[in-house]
Amino acid sequence: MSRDWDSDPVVVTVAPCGAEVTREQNPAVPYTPQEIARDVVAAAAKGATIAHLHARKADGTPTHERETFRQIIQLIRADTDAICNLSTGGAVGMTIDERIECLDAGAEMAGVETGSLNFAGAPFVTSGSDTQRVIDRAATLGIALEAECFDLGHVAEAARLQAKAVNLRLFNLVLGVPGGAPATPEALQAMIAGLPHGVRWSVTAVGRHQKRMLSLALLLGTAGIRVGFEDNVYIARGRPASSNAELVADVVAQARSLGREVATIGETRRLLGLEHERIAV
Ligand code: KMH
Ligand code: ZN
Repeated sequence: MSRDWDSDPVVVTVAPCGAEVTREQNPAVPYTPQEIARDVVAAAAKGATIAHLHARKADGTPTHERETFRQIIQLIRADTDAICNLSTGGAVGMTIDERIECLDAGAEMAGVETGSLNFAGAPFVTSGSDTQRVIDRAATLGIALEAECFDLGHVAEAARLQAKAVNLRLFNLVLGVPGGAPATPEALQAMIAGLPHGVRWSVTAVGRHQKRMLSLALLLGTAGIRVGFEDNVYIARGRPASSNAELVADVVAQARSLGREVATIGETRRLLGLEHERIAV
């Protein structure tokens, strides 16, 4: 049976805090496990089904401590069945040991970087052996992986890994990080062209180009889109967002206005093959 290119609902990920964005940029950025979990639960109520998680200390300093992630996951799971997807990118300057510590915190999904870049001017290095360490640890723990592709070469490396039977459930194409692929239609098309046949891909676009790049991705049939303070602190030009939930509600309306339905948690698990990944904390 044939199927329309966009017949699947689109998966919405919320990235509530990232590692670098601060309350100076938007006072609503969550820091503590309670604040992060509260924002994820509120975002899930508006349609987000995956949470791309980083962690902070109370003063906002990025941390990748296992226990902090464990607390965030437990608090989220008390109120929603949304999928916890942990960053192994961490913050600029973290070692790979620090970055992968969170894999033992009990999440069912994690990101994996497949290359390096100057992340807004700072070296953000993931060597081939770093990538392999994440893949091996995730395989041992039964964690599903999303490739975080900040540039065309990262797509090529993720495709090479997929061909070697590494099961990447989602290829997240990240646009607009200074030093990475620009937020342009040409860059997005080049990255899509580099994907292995038939895989699911999603788009993250940071800053002021986010809305139109997500619109383009939706029209091109993306499987997923991401919003949240990690990527953009504004709901519209010059207007700071009041919460992650507001950003999610806005992008859900955007998707629907372009004829795309939004996936439920159950649909997201089915689309990404995550029915069996839930790991007890
Ligand atoms: N904070 C960035 C240096 C990821 O989470 O996978 C890395 C990052 C990517 O945010
Ligand atoms: Zn991140």
